[in-house]
Amino acid sequence: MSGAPGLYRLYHYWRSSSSWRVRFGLSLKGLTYEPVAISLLDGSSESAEYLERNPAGFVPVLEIPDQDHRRLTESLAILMYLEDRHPGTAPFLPEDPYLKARCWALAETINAGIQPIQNLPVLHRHSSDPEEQKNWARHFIRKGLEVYETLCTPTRGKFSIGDQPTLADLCLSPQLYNADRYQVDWSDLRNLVEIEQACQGLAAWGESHPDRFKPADFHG
Ligand SMILES: N[C@@H](CCC(=O)N[C@@H](CS)C(=O)NCC(=O)O)C(=O)O
Repeated sequence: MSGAPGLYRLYHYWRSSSSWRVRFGLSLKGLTYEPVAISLLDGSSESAEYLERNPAGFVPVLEIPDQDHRRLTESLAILMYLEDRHPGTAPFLPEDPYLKARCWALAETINAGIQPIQNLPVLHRHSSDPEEQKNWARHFIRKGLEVYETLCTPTRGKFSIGDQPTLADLCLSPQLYNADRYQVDWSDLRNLVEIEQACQGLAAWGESHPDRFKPADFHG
């Protein structure tokens, strides 16, 4: 559960999909953490202090207070660290080598194939016109979700790989939230619709959802 203080400190932004992956994973494993909000809108993530935490100026960053305040960047690396340090409870990867590789392929379909291309700095570099930014994001989100839909067909059960949530689902649900933000219609992608329903049934999904972390003064 989130709350302060915890075993971990998570620098995050409430509606960053990469941040939500980690919040989701922490909740799934029942790990305590202190969430520290970093705004992506007011320059906080570009401050010298923050760049020391992550030279990319990205969220999330995981800090590990009981280990000399060591830090980790990159959401999937963070999730693998949590998996290695807290094995057994809600494993993020299937044991079977083939399914494990399929799980990674699904996670990377989002982590490498969608998220970076629709990240804010890329949208701003692409165009200064908000409508054009949205069109760009919509195109790549929809295309990537179609790939995921097909790719998960042979492995899916309730979740993307079988009947337990894995790394793939930790990436999928936040990306679908982003798809909704950009008004991407994915209602015809039946695998995704059903997997998302299963994700929404998890307590960890609600505990880690962006709405729980939305700043009270946020309007827009
Ligand atoms: N591959 C990185 C991506 C991190 C990333 O791009 N985070 C976004 C939010 S989802 C960010 O911080 N963007 C900076 C910005 O919008 O200025 C990860 O998985 O942690």
